[in-house]
Formats: sequence, structure tokens, C-alpha cells
Amino acid sequence: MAGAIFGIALFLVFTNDTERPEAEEPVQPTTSTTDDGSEEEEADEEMTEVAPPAGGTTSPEEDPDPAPASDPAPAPAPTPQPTPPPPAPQVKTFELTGASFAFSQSEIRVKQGDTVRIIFTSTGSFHDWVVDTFGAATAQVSMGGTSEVTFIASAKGTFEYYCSVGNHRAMGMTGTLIVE
Ligand SMILES: [Cu+2]
Repeated sequence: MAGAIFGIALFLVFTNDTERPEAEEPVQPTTSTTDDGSEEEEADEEMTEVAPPAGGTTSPEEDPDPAPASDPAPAPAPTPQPTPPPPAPQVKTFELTGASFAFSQSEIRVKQGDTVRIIFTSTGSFHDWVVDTFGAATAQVSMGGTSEVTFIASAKGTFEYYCSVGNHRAMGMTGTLIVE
């Protein structure tokens, strides 16, 4: 297709150059009157009309260039994603039971910032589960009862949890909460 167009353009250019002198020569000698002048104008118009198509093919190609140039401008939209924070805090659930006078689990280990959920069930008499530092305490429940408490382990360290009923703490109903 392009080859054909190019060929036509070449043909037009070639024919223009070659026909021009031939067309002018026969016309000029024979035409000295006003009537012939009009013929010359027609001949010139044909020449000029033929020429534009050759040049016309190049102008449309130049127009599209400015348009795409403006498109890339809005490209820098993507914003760099913030680097993900260190391991996201998790909810860590522990199910403990308490009897007289001990907890089923003597140590609980979590990471700082973790949300700690304690589900405490008494398998003995009246008991609860308490950590003073984080203000965490379940309700006091009797045998078979369950109570839970949720808190955030906001500080690192080793903390004692215990049963606050009677002298159960002194009787050894304690455990260790380790926040790393
Ligand atoms: Cu107790």
C-alpha cells in the first residue's frame, strides 16, 4: 500500500516536471488572445490541483505527533507504596483452665503489640485470671464457668498472672506472661 502511494507520488512529481515544459510550450505560441489566457489558468489549476495530494499525504502524518506527546504527561500517577511495617500485631488467643490451685498453663509468650485474648474456664472452685500491669482481669467464675479478657501487650517484659480469689495467689495459682 505504502509502496503504491509512494509510486503514485513519484509518478505525479515526475509527470509534473516532464509535462510542464511540454504543456507550456505548445500553449504559449498559439495563445496570444484573452481567450487563451483563460486556458492557461485552467492548465495551471490542474497542475496545482495535482500537486497537493502528494504534499497532502505528508501533512496528516505530522499532525498525530503533537497529540501523543501530551498523553504521557499524566503518567507519573503511581505513588510509591509505603514499605509494610514490621510484622503486624496479631490476636493471640489462649484457652486456660484453673483449678485449685494452678492454671493449666504456667507460661504465656507473646510479642509486644500483640492483642492477647484469654479465655479462662474454671475447672475447680471460684477462680479468675489477672495481670495487673495491663489491667487485664477476667470475671471470677465458679466451676464450669468461662470468662474472657482481651488486652494489648503494649510493653515488653515478664509479668505475673494470678488468681485474685482468696489466698489462691499465695497458694501458687500463678503464671508468667512473657512479652517479647
Ligand atoms: Cu483461684
